[in-house]
Parts: sequence; C-alpha cells; structure tokens
Amino acid sequence: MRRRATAAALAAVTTLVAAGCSGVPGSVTPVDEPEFAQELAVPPLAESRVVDGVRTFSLTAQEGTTSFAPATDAGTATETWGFDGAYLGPTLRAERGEKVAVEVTNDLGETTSVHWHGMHLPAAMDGGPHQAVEPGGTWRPAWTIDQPAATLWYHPHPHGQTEEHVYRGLAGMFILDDDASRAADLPSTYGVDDVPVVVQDKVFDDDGQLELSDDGGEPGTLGGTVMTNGTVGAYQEVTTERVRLRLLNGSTARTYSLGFADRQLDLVATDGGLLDAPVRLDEVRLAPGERAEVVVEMAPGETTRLRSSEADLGGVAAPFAMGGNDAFDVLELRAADELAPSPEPAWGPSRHAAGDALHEQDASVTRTFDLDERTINGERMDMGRIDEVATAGATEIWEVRNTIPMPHSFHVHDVQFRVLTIDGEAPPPELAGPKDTVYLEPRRTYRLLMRFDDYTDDRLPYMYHCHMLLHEDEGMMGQFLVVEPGSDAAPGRAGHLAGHAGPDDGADDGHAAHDAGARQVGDGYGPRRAAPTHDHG
Ligand SMILES: [Cu+2]
Repeated sequence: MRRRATAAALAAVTTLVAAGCSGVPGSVTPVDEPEFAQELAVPPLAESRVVDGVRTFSLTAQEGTTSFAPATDAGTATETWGFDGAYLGPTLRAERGEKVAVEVTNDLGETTSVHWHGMHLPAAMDGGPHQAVEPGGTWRPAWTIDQPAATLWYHPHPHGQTEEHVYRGLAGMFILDDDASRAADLPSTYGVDDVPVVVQDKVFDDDGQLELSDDGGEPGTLGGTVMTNGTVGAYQEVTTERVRLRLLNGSTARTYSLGFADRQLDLVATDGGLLDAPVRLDEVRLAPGERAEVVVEMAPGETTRLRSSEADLGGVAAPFAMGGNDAFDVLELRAADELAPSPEPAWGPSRHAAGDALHEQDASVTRTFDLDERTINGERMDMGRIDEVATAGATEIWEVRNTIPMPHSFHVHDVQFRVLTIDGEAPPPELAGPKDTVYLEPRRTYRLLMRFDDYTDDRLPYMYHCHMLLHEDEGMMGQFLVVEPGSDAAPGRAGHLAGHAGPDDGADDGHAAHDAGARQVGDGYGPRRAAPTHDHG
C-alpha cells in the first residue's frame, strides 16, 4: 500500500482559515457516486466450537487481494488484509454469560493485535498495544461475556500502526445477545433482515492499490470511494417490512450522517446496546468507531438508499476540508414485491438492567481530559507511562473536551459510558444510550459517566484515545489501570512497563497473555470482584 504525501487538504485549510474562510468551496473531499449494482457482501457468521464450556473462535489475520470494482478497473487485484479472508472478517456472535475464547493467529509479515472494541473484559485480553501478536504467533484471549446485547467490533490496535492495519481491511463485527435482545420485537435474521453494514472510505492510486495520506493533514485520509462491507455500490434485497441495519463507521477519519432522503429511521441501539425505546430520527451521525442499530420500514417493490448527508461536525474550522460538506449514497435497499410482516420495534428491559444501570450520585471521582492537536492533557501516548489509575467498583465522571476547532472522537476501553451532559445540557437521543465512543464537537465539554466493575490488573492498562486513527497513531492516547482498592499503583512511569517500552514491548506482554489465556480458561477468567450492589431506583 502506498502512503501518499499530498498536502492539498491541509494547505486549503490553512489558506482559507487565514483568509477568514471567505469564498469557501463546496468540498475538497468529495465522494464518487457509483452505480449501485452489486449485491452487498455480508460477512459470514464465524464458526465456533464449545470446548469445556468455552465458545471458542479462531481468527487468522492474513494477506489477500480484493476487487473494489467499479472504484477500480475490472480485474484489478487490490492488495488487502482480512481475517480468515482477503478483506474484513467474519462476524463473531456470543450470548451474555457465555465464556468465550479466540485463537488469534497472525499470518501477516508484521506485528498486529486484535482489540475487542466495546467489550468489558480483563486488560490482558483487551488486545491493545500491550497484547501484540508477532508474525506467525497465536494469541489466546478468553473472557466471559458480561454486558448487554450490542453491536461491538474487533480490529487491530498495534502501537502506531492501527490506522494502516484497519485501513487495509482488518475489522469485523462482534454481536452480543442477551435475554432482552432475544425477546425483542426486532428484525433478527442475520444477513436477511438484520444486516451488518461496515461503512468505510478509501483512496485508490492509479494501479488500484489502497493509499493512505501521511502528510499530517487534518483529519486524516478522507477517501473518495465509500463502500459497505467492502462492496462498492452495494444493494441489499429486502424481503421483510422492516430491516435492521447494524451500522459501523469503520473508517479512519470520515464522520457520516446516515439516513434516508425519503423516510425516517428508528434508532434502536447505540454502541453498547439497546436504548430504552426506539427513537425516530432523520439521520444518525457516526464518527469513526461508533455504531448504531437502526430499523427501516420498506414498502413492497420500492427502492431507497441509505445516504450520508452533510455531517454536522460542530464548530470545526473548515468543514469543507473535513468531509462536512459531502453528501452521497451509501447502500441501496431493494424491497421485494411481497414482504413478510415485521413487528413494530419494541423490547423490554433485560433482567440485568438494574445492575447495569449507572447512577451519577455514585460518582466518587471526576477526571478531566483535554484533547489538543495530538495530545490528551498535554501528553502523547507512552506505553511505559500510566496516566490514570481507577479503582474497581468506582463510578467516575470523565469530563472530556476537544480544545481545538478540529474533529476528534473519544473512546474508552473496558466500559460502556453514558453521556450525562454536553455543555451542561442533556445529550440528544442518539447519544443517550450506552456508548464507548463519542464524537467531540470542538470546544464543548462532554461529561461521561462510567463504572469500573471488576477485572483488576496492577500492571496491564486499558487505553483511552481519539478514534480518528491517524490521531491515535500519532499519540492521541493514554493508559489507565483498574486496580483493587488499596493498591499502591499510581500514575507515572511504570517500571514494569517502561522496561518493555518500544517495539518489543508487546511481545513480552503478548506471551504473558498467552499463558494467562491458557490458565484462565481453566480457573474462572481472571481476578474479579463481587459485583457491587446498586439499589437506586
Ligand atoms: Cu482526534
């Protein structure tokens, strides 16, 4: 894959910002509109086997070639990476309460990792930069699914290389089910009326190979080709009155505003699970890493298109250079002449709802995070430095602020948080559900409520970072530990980590995790605390 070093977008921003933005052009990041003539590729459901009560998956990161026609010439083999295939990966699926394990094999020529985005799990299983998988190596994380039904995803998280690995094609969905989702009146036949839709944008060079710009231009690569599940110009046949789309923004930098020109949609779930009730919206904004489950109503015989309209990026300096002025179709839905009935979207609370609920009055710690150009609280990512230490069982408020007029997003590993307020106001409905990633409009303060239930580790941290992948790779990330009450772990240089810091760091931790993974399959999955009781409401 070539890295392109054009500075056009940045130069345009600089010039126009300097000129007071007079004569602003429509867009310097336009998206091509292909014919919608290819059936949407639906990632297969991953096979699994149950070994000693553990649902065990395997994933192999590998090289391959993919046709992205009509964005590239017919017959062009674009070099891509995928899990168990040439591009993207199968959809993993598991039920709350299940023990799961994954054998992650790296058949690439370089180190990678696999992070379970949105998953509550031990830090050693998280798949961040400390759990590197060397070429030829296999990593065996294992944990218990203990969170609400949700559309999560998995992708590499190697130190400084996340953007390139995801952009080449390494990403897949991880769907969780629970009692509430099983009993819900929601379309739920995978690939038929319950369809994963991974939205990504790409740049191709003259030879049809993937390009990433590395000129430091903001906000990172914005591609002129938008694809769904790797299909350019995709259509999906609809055979039911309603279809549920599990939308994932798997792009490196582009934020979408997804909806339909001719109808509204029902938002049913955000990153971490179902809302209290469906919310009818015109569109839903998704920054890189964010997900939304939406239900769309169709009439027999009609055709409509999921579309991204001009995304409201908040007070960014030059929206025309950040993708904010781009509008384009994403996916065509073609309804059959006869549609099977679908119920109105409806569901009840999970039996775990009371325990899952977060309560602001429980918050005992408030932390602040200021995001600048590439730093958080003035620091760039250092694998040998612990930035924050949280105590298991604690409920915390994180006040997060994007201090510059550029787009950023904020992702916290291990937890699902609730957006309490944005500049003191209640969040809009699409941000009111469980979240693990949130777009940060410039110069607004987001107060996030989260609880660190269990899984303590004095050594291995979780990450928080900007999920715009260039920003993340360039250091916009910090590390936090979750420790037992009374632990003497503190922020600062972590000797046991500092000794490993650098390219080889992950290897050691990766091997440690091998052992931990093997051991924890047998003995109950790592240090856990008794769940705190929450008897509010
Ligand atoms: Cu950022």
